Amino acid sequence: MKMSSFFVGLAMSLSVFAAKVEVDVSGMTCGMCVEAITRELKATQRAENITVSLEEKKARFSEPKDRKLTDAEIKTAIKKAGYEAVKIRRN
Ligand SMILES: [Cu+2]
Repeated sequence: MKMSSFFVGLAMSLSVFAAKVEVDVSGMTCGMCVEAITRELKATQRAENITVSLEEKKARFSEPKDRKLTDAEIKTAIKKAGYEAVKIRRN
């Protein structure tokens, strides 16, 4: 394999899930909350590497760069689980 094709492949794989999202969630109290939020984020089919922290009251995931979730879609998913997305950050 030529070095140039290696770097093209690397750049492509990095770009697919480049956008990381962090959501502050209110109302979480236990492991069931974590599961419910994880399930609803997964159901969007556009959230990958989902981690939900009860201690930090945060949900984190990656989204496809070309098919980002809107803030409204994230809020709806969290609401479906029974909670509220109070702040959404991207980096
Ligand atoms: Cu709970």
